[in-house]
Amino acid sequence: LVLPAFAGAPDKAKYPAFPSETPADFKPVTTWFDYDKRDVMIPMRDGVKLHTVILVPKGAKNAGILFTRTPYDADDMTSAVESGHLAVAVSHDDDASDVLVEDGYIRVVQDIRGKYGSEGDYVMNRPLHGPLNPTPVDDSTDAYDTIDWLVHHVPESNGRVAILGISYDGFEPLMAIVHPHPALKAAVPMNPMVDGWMGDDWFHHGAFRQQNLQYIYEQTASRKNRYKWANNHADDYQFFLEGVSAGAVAKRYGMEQLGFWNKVAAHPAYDAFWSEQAVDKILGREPVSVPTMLVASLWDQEDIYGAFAVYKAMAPHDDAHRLFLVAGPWFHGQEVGDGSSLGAVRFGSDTGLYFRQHVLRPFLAHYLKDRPGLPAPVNAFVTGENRWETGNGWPTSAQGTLDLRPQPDHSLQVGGEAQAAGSVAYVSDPQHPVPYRPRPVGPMSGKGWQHWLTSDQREASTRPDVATFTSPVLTEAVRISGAPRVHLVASTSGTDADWVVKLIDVYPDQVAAQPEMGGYQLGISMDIFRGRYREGFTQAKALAANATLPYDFSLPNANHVFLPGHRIMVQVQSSWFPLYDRNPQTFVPNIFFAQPSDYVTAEQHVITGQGGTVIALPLGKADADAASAGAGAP
Ligand code: PG9
Repeated sequence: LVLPAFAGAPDKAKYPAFPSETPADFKPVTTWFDYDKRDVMIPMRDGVKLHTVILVPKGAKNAGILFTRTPYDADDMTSAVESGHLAVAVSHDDDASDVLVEDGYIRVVQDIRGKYGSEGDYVMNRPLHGPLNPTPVDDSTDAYDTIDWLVHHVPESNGRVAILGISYDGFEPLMAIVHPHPALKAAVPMNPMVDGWMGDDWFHHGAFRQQNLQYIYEQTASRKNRYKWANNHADDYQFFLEGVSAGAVAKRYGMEQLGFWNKVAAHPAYDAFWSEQAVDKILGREPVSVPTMLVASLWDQEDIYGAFAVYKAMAPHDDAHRLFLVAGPWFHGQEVGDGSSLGAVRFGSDTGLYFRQHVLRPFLAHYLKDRPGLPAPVNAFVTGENRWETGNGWPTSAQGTLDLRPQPDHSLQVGGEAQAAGSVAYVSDPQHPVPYRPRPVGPMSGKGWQHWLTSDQREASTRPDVATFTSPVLTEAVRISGAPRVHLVASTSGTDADWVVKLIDVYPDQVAAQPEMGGYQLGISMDIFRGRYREGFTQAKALAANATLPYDFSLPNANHVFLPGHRIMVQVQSSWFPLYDRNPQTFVPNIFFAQPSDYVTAEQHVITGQGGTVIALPLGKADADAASAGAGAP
């Protein structure tokens, strides 16, 4: 059948109507399953209306409200699908909803200003009104105005609201507790974005997390994320190597049209743009007025810094004992799913379910329903021994420090006095950077991304450009609780350098209970430091070539027991690619715009022994019974 070539619109008389199968005004059924769904536009104080989805359980009376503000599409997050941002509907098909469904809360999810169904202008992690935000509105005022509207327009509510969420959605509860609405009775910032430069999503100690270019592109190019990133490589390692610098890749994608990218590119150092919006600094200036449960993941591949930083800042002002901290053996946001294992590491129980039922649920019920009982101020999982512990502060049981000293023979001295000085050298070649996870390196999504912090470090330890130091087999448990402190003493033949320091638990060659863990090298606390900030984060300075210099920085918080039979390992390298952009190892004003010729090979020397590198471990109390019983065998 050959259709005639049309010249203009078809002759209606000649062709029968063929009505669209999509009606012009579809009316969704909003009363089904076990809740009513309401779609409202809530006016803020400046007149901008925010799209808000309200899910009211059938027959709800005098119910508390669980509120989430999100930049990730409230409609999508309340469509009864499994969601990692705890924006689940009151549905039974998401394991995070056990807390919601069993206690009959009203669930409210709102598109933040400027995203998806909401009006207004989008600004990434919109700074509070002030030098960084001249407008009279911010995420704090929007939360306030929304809560006020909810308690006056949702008759089934008891006038009490808790705000909770993960990641960016975890940043929103922190904003809400700055000048909080009186109806806000609890906040649960989970894996929150707190300081994008120091240790959360955008940089770690100044090294840029360039795989986030995709996120910045999709999140800020349009209101509804309609423009999708695409690249012609299955392996981001190759893609970013060919891309040379993050700035060159961004330029290729037209990202100079995007306000947030231009701000990032203009502020590579920790200047006021970053430090003035660091949420831990903001909240550290206020008393704790709203009961707040900070939730941290010990292997958080996205925001490993924020929750602990806010806890550290707020704890001194918590005279009314309203501050809580949970630290679980999770990747980013895993606490709302199955917490029985992470990658190859098993925890002996579903730590996510335990958290939701025995920590989160009583916390919410106490403040929203006056249910008696509260969890302990600190609930922390002890990895290695695979047990939960409670405490009144973090770290839970400080017992001094234990110094690890790399030795010239690649051994690692545990405790004791410094021995003969020496050094271990390696060559850092920017054309062959060290992969941060097994290749092909996928994007920042899926299991490869979620699990990478627990991936086996054996590949790295066999590379000539990774300096590896290993202790003797431990005869006693070594328990750490807190942030290891690095005092790296090193030299480089270049005039800039990145230093990656990794604290690793080396499993026995054979693990009967889980054979695949034999010899496994599990990262416990690892991070990168961009050498140009050695003298201070606010200003980059060239390094003196071949000079022996100290670099002092903290690694992420850990809560781990190195069991007897295990060994402790430290690895030092000068790239962690392609998650972090390469350091050209020549000092340039702004690494975002380094040229191909700037990338040079450098000879690195890690100074060991007397006057050399030391990693100070924050000791905690080992549970001798658990350790001797090999509780954490696999
Ligand atoms: N913290 C997550 C993220 C933010 C920005 C870039 C990439 C990831 C999140 O909100 O999911």
